[in-house]
Amino acid sequence: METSQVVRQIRMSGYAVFENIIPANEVSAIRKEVVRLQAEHDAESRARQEATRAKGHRIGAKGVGVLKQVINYTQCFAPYLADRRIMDVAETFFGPYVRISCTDAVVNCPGNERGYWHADWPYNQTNASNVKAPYPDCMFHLSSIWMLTDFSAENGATFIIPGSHNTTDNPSKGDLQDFDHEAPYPTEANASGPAGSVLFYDSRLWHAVAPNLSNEPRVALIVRYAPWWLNLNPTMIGRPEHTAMVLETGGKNYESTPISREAYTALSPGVQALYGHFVAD
Ligand SMILES: O=C(O)CCC(=O)C(=O)O
Repeated sequence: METSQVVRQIRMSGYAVFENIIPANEVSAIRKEVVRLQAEHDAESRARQEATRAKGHRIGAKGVGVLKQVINYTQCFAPYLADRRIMDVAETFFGPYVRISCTDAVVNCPGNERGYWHADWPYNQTNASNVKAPYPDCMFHLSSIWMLTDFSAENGATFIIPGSHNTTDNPSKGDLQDFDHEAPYPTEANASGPAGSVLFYDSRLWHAVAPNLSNEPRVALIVRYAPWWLNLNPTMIGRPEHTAMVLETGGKNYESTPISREAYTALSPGVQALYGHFVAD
């Protein structure tokens, strides 16, 4: 598919799958490295999820292992983040000076539970910092899920509701009339694709973690692209807005840890430009 077709699909349906971004002969080495690192840090991931749950906050879905800011541990996938095809999509929406707000790895283990319908930050109303509905008709954030295994209905390819990005609110909090944010929805679909593909979606799109009914983990990177004008400070641990809006309120948030100086230095200039806003001192 051409970049212009991807952009059109995101505009019309709220999402598009861009195939062949990571070449087939490289994706399996990247997947193995990401799975190894996530397993190494799994205890931290579980402890963080339990602490979130203990505070009365909702976590994504049980059975999903996370490694936050995986780029601090490996940069093996980094060149693709600034691939010209990817940047053309992001820059078509946001213009130059795009930034990355999140680079997390997720390993959806066989049997993981179904997640709740939500939109991503800054629209997710369960986050301490969020844009109030009704939203203006403007995409503030571009989410992407990088498929390091094939994504299929069987192994839990992300559930999406096509066109839901055009609504002016979202179901994260579970308070919408006539919409059960835990239940299947009649027009839901799995966003499937072969390993090496990137699922792009408007962060307003209603989506949910799907159950993995296969015997193998479903592995992905969660990467989000932000325009220069979106204030990321509430998401950045250590920034005053984060302290005031999240720590002091006891809220849950979409959070990011800084990229280490060592990891940043290992990146090419094109990729550094995406992370320069949040390098550890
Ligand atoms: O991993 C998935 O399929 C969905 C992830 C998700 O819901 C999110 O990143 O907000």
